[in-house]
Amino acid sequence: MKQTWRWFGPHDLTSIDDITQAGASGVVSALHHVPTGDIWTPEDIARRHKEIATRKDGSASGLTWDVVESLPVSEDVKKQRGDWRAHIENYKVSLKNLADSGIEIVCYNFMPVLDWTRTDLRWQLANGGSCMRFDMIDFAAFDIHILERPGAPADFTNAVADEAAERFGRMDDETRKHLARNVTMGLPGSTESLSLDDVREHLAGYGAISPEQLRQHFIDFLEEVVPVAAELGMRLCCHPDDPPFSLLGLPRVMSTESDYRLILEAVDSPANGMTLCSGSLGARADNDLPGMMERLGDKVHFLHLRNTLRDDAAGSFHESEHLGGDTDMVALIAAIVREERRRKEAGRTDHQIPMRPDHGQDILDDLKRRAQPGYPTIGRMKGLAELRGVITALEHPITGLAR
Ligand code: CS2
Ligand code: MN
Repeated sequence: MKQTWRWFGPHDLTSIDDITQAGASGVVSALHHVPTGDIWTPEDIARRHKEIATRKDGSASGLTWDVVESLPVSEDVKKQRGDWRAHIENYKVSLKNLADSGIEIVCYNFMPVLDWTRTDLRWQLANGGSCMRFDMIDFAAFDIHILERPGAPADFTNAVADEAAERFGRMDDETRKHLARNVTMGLPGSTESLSLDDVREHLAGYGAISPEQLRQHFIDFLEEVVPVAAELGMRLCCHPDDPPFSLLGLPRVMSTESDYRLILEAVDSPANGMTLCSGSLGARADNDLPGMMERLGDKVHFLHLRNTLRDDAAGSFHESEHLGGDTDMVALIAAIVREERRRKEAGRTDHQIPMRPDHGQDILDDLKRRAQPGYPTIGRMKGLAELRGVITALEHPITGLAR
């Protein structure tokens, strides 16, 4: 596994120097300033490569930009409206420009409107740290009573809806606003959250799009871009829905193993792959992460290692320590190590899959600075260090995994 670190660019609170000290050897980054649908130019791409390769004092960092996360897919493409054809053509040009700069792996997602969704960005842990949490009752309170989405009550069980109504009644205005801000936080990399009216407008745009239709739009997109990526020697990898179930009545089509199978088989190519995000997929009890790695491993081009703990009967979860959640991280890493070994034996050049600690809890000095939610320096460093311990043990030639 290649140990990488997500970097949001020069304004990121974690510096390139910090990343080298954390012990990562590769960087995951994106040009967040480029509007979705526009072309990533060779100049912009070259600048980011240089920023990653250079320490504060001007010396070489030794780090390389290994993975793009994300080259976002526009809402127009997901809905097949407006400029969608032009956006797909631009996507191909961006892929070409990235390939020319030496990048082979490109992560993206196909979630309508919202990327990851949480109700609490800084949930207090017993040890004084904090983490992100998704509370089903709070989410129902937001959907039914704050957003007042007409179809919302039917999307929750009666027990959840009743508890949500009761909790909403006890919230003061400030709490309601805070909850709305957290839920509508929008895309990572931007600090803006959407207004309630923005959300309503986006939802209206999806009005009649069924999951089947969204899936077809996804396949149409892949049929265009995958051959281009394959020709360029690139590997696209789709990030799962986070959380892995439908929200706000929106269709979601990348939440389970069978969702992935369908998409990977529809456009069968090494360039059509998966980002295995254990934290996103693991929020569902019926997703077996080590098993998914065993069965789909061939198409896993990028790894997000993170853990969640489902913490109530309503379907809530929080982002636990990397080794301490519902996903058996040691079993998952063992499956990854076996996949890498198979690739190596088959002479594949991609036998080192890039992984990154996906998110971390806010601990120690993280609590004094407001990093991008989920992306504190020290919490992620702790996560990476724990994962590195497991990886080192399982990859060890003598005491590691028997063949
Ligand atoms: C990331 C995702 O911060 C996160 O949770 O794992 O937001 C990821 O960057 C995108 O979904 C990939 O397109
Ligand atoms: Mn992830």
